[in-house]
Amino acid sequence: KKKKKLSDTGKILLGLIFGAVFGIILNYLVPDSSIKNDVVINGVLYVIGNGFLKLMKMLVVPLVFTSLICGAAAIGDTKTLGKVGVKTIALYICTTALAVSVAIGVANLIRPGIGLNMSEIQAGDAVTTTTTQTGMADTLLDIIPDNPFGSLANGTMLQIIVFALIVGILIAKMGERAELLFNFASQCNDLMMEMTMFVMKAAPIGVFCLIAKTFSGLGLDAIIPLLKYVISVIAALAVQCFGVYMLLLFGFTRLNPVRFFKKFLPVFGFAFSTATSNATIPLSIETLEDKMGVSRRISSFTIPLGATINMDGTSIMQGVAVVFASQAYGIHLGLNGYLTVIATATLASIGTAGVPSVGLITLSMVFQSVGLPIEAIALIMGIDRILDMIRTAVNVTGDAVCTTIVAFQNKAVDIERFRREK
Ligand code: DAS
Repeated sequence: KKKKKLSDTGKILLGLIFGAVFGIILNYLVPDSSIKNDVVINGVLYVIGNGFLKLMKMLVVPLVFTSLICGAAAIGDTKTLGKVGVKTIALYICTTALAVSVAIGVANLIRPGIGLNMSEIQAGDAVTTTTTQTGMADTLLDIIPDNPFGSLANGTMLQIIVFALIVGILIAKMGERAELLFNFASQCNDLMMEMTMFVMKAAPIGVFCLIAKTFSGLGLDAIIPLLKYVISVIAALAVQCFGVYMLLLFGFTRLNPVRFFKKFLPVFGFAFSTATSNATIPLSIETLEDKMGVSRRISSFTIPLGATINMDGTSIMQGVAVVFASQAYGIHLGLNGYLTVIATATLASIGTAGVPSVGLITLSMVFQSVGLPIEAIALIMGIDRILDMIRTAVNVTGDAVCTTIVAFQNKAVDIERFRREK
């Protein structure tokens, strides 16, 4: 009888549970000894856990650079874009920036990171806080790269993003003249997606070690902040999904948002179970047409585009994670810091394709942009896969709501069909 293969999600969840149990046993049941501290905790767990984090960091620059070039090239050929495309992109960027702001607001209300003084635990490894408070003017000027190759080498993410956007749009404008470049960039992007999947295969063992090391240091004290982190993300996702989207849909179209969500539920569920926006594209387009009367003329362009450049759920997780980490490490972000996070998370969401766990990889980029230590990701990495499923469902809902609004404004929604119960 063919043994049922445990899904990737199942493996990561097992890594999380066994890691937490192992860490708690280490903390409470195993007496202190050099074997426990030097060999197990700061040896095996530290090396494998941080090794996995470094593998993820390795992906960030090439993944964001190539996927942004491809994302921008998909946007850039303005001839096919026209006013529908410009309106859709504007709406996508606004909903993402709004999402990060909602996330930062909710996280500052619930304050999940307070009480988790990580800087003590990481005393050994100096917490790199390079949050140099520069003025607004310099912050804006600073996103233009003096030397793009230097930005790539140093991983200065905002500069990499700006350069990649320009390259992508110009490649699209150059058409045939840049065909080789476009193919090269898209093959590099495919390679980076493959590498992401490859690295994610090590996630169960990476998560086991990261969570075990955290719990062996913090013990049960870590559980409350982590629970508050999960509650903050879910609360912010709910506000975005059932607050912001409902208001936007009703505000722009007067269509009944409750009926929209009821009809969209199967797509929401599919995105939740797969944690992959890309895989949800066909079902989303079909549901929008069959149940809501949204013409394929619009959705066949705006839904795939949204799966790549519009990830409101992901940016919500990133907004909450930044606040959580800054509270846990006692690093004050300030208004500049939050504006940088909103810009980076919004731009990062343009860059990444809708595949599992990609939001975690770009999270390390958002952390770097405000000088938060990458080690902070270790805290939330274990539970991230569950949150990935929920935030992906919000990602695809955002794409569908914006698509419906743009279609409505272009008289491409069959209102009668939308109003039908089934
Ligand atoms: N799983 C991604 C998606 O498919 C979202 C993420 O990783 O944050 O949209």
